[in-house]
Amino acid sequence: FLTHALHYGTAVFEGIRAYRTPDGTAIFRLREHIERLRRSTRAYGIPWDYDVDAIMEACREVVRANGLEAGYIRPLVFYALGAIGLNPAAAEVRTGIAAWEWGAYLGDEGIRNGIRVRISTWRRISGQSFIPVAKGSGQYLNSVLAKQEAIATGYDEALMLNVDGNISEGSGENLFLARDGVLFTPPISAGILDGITRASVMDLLRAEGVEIRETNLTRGDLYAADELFLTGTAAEVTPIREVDDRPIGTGKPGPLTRQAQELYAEAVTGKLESRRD
Ligand code: PPE
Repeated sequence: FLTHALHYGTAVFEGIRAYRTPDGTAIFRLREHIERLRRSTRAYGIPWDYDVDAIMEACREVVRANGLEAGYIRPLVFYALGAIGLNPAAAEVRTGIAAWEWGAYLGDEGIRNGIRVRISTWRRISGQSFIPVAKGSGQYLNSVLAKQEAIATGYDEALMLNVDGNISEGSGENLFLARDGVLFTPPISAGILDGITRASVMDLLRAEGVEIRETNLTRGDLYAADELFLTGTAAEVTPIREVDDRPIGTGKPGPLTRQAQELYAEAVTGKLESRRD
């Protein structure tokens, strides 16, 4: 009960997916996730001396030990016992990894036909108070508030503006917007998490010749968009069909959203020869 992280959110975590591929189970971009975990520990000054390769191997072992062919992996580095009060220095740093089967994060219907989102009344945490590019557990109370409000008011997910009033991201996903065949996504400076799915989708689509611009977006840009979709390890590529009760584009997932979904699905399941790595 006196685990420091339980009282003050003093932990950092990752969310990673393993997929069934023609060669067996494979973990998507495991190294990038564990490197981000290490950056998160550094960002919050958590002493952590594991090397990336050892944690990668531990993740594989947890997937194997649970007999999972596909699933979600959750490493967590947390301050445990030894200190109470705001200085965690005397608390032991512990690392745990869990894995389980986890289907469509925003529902099967959502991933097929799109979800309904609202603009949150809560603003996304800023770099002046937290470290948005780190996955700090305590930061997620901000996402929880936005998510609870969205669900309580009849939506599937929340999008948050940042303190400057620009669009940042969803409670646990990055956002893309399509307009006239070009994709736009908020820059890291908008206070978003530097998503690994976001980077993967950008890479996959750019290789197909799609133009993608990282630029600040406003609420009005969303309403006027041809297409909107979310990306995340848990959410994968999820179309958005409505924002604040307004249908987006035709109200059905558009061509760039479908292309992103298909390419991502093929890449993570080892079916894209050019992305075997
Ligand atoms: N923004 C936030 C705030 C976020 O939590 C995530 C991941 C992303 C963007 C997308 O990042 P990436 O997974 O690297 O593409 N959210 C994780 C946690 C979800 C949860 O409910 O827990 C995830 O998708 O695993």
